[in-house]
Order: sequence, then structure tokens, then C-alpha cells
Amino acid sequence: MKFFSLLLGLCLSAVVHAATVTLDWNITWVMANPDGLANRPVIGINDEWPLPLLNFTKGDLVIAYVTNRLGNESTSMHWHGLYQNGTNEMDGPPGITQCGIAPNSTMIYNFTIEQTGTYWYHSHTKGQYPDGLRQALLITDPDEDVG
Ligand SMILES: *[C@@H]1O[C@H](CO)[C@@H](O)[C@H](O)[C@H]1NC(C)=O
Ligand SMILES: *[C@@H]1O[C@H](CO)[C@@H](O)[C@H](O)[C@H]1NC(C)=O
Ligand SMILES: *[C@@H]1O[C@H](CO)[C@@H](O)[C@H](O)[C@H]1NC(C)=O
Ligand SMILES: *[C@@H]1O[C@H](CO)[C@@H](O)[C@H](O)[C@H]1NC(C)=O
Ligand SMILES: *[C@@H]1O[C@H](CO)[C@@H](O)[C@H](O)[C@H]1NC(C)=O
Ligand SMILES: *[C@@H]1O[C@H](CO)[C@@H](O)[C@H](O)[C@H]1NC(C)=O
Ligand SMILES: [Cu+2]
Repeated sequence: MKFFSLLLGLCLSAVVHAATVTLDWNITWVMANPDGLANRPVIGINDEWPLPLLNFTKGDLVIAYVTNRLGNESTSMHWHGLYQNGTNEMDGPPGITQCGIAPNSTMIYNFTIEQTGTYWYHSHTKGQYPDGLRQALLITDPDEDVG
């Protein structure tokens, strides 16, 4: 009986925390002054820069609609450090696991988070991450004892 309560508890906690996280992103040029020296075009999301910090929970299903609204360059999104076990085609590098996302096209990234830690997400196309398309990606697990 005790075993089954424990099992039930584990199942419930897994169900309670994990969620489907839907991201609806236009990749866009934005004017910003990242170095405090001059305004320049940087690559933002939904016309904003800095980009949104991602803070997932282990077990989350991520559905990211990534639409290229740059007009003059292709793009991609890499979720740096994620295992992508069984979802290799969601890893992001163009020419390796996918084609670049052409202007006015959308790629739906679709994967489950099966780890915890501190990572980042960034474009895997040319010099787009130094041009702004990068931000932190955190994953916590409420059931993990982090002391
Ligand atoms: C993305 O861009 C399209 C076309 O400009 C616009 O209709 C849509 O509302 C934008 N989506 C978001 C989430 O900003
Ligand atoms: C991320 O989420 C966790 C769990 O809800 C929270 O403790 C933490 O403060 C959040 N971190 C940031 C930077 O938002
Ligand atoms: C993308 O769509 C916009 C709005 O429909 C259009 O003005 C633009 O020419 C398209 N760009 C490309 C590269 O196809
Ligand atoms: C595309 O346009 C942006 C914004 O005007 C510019 O900074 C960038 O250099 C252009 N990219 C290419 C490959 O011409
Ligand atoms: C990847 O997934 C398979 C099937 O669920 C599992 O057997 C394997 O242990 C996983 N590998 C890693 C490194 O998590
Ligand atoms: C995400 O992947 C799952 C499993 O392959 C599939 O059932 C689901 O339709 C996909 N969702 C989207 C929005 O593509
Ligand atoms: Cu990386």
C-alpha cells in the first residue's frame, strides 16, 4: 500500500509540474545599442531585444513556432546543451539536422525537456548570435533537491 501511494505521488508530481510551453516567435531586425556606443541593427524576437529568458520545468513539452521575418537572411534556432534524445531533427544546426528557415517560413520546434541546468538558445546561422539572437535557457525541477 505504501509502495502504491509512493508511486501515485511520483506520478502526480510529474503530471502537476510539466506543461506545454508554446512560443510564437517572429525573428526580426531591431535597432538597439548593446555596447552603449551606437544604435545598430540586432536580431530580436517579436520586435524586441534583449530576447526573452526561457525558464522551463523538467518534463515540459516545448512547441516553438519560429518564423523568419528578417527578409534578407535565413535563420535557425539551437537549444544549446539539450540532449534531444529521439528528436535529433529539433537540434537546430542548418545543413546538419535541418535546412535553414528561409525568409517568411516557419519551423515548428517540438521537443520534451528531459534534463535540468543552465543553458542558452541561439541562432546556428552565420554570425547571428553575436548579432543578438541569443539568450539564457534555464531548466528547473521542483522535485530535485538542490540543497
Ligand atoms: C508576426 O508577424 C506577423 C506579420 O508581421 C504578424 O501578423 C504577427 O502578429 C506576428 N506575431 C507575433 C507573435 O508578434
Ligand atoms: C525560474 O523558475 C524557477 C521555478 O519556478 C524559479 O525558482 C526561478 O526563480 C526562475 N528563475 C528566473 C531567472 O526567472
Ligand atoms: C515576406 O512577406 C512579406 C509580407 O507578405 C513581403 O512583403 C515580403 O516581400 C516577403 N519576403 C520574402 C523574402 O519573400
Ligand atoms: C540584412 O539587413 C540588416 C538590417 O538592415 C543588416 O544589418 C544586415 O547586414 C543585412 N544582411 C545582409 C546579409 O545583407
Ligand atoms: C534516450 O532514450 C532512450 C529511449 O527512451 C533511452 O533508453 C536512453 O537511455 C536515452 N538516452 C539518454 C542518454 O538519456
Ligand atoms: C509534436 O510532436 C508530437 C510527437 O511527434 C506530435 O504528435 C505533435 O503533433 C507535434 N506538435 C506540433 C505542434 O507539431
Ligand atoms: Cu550552442
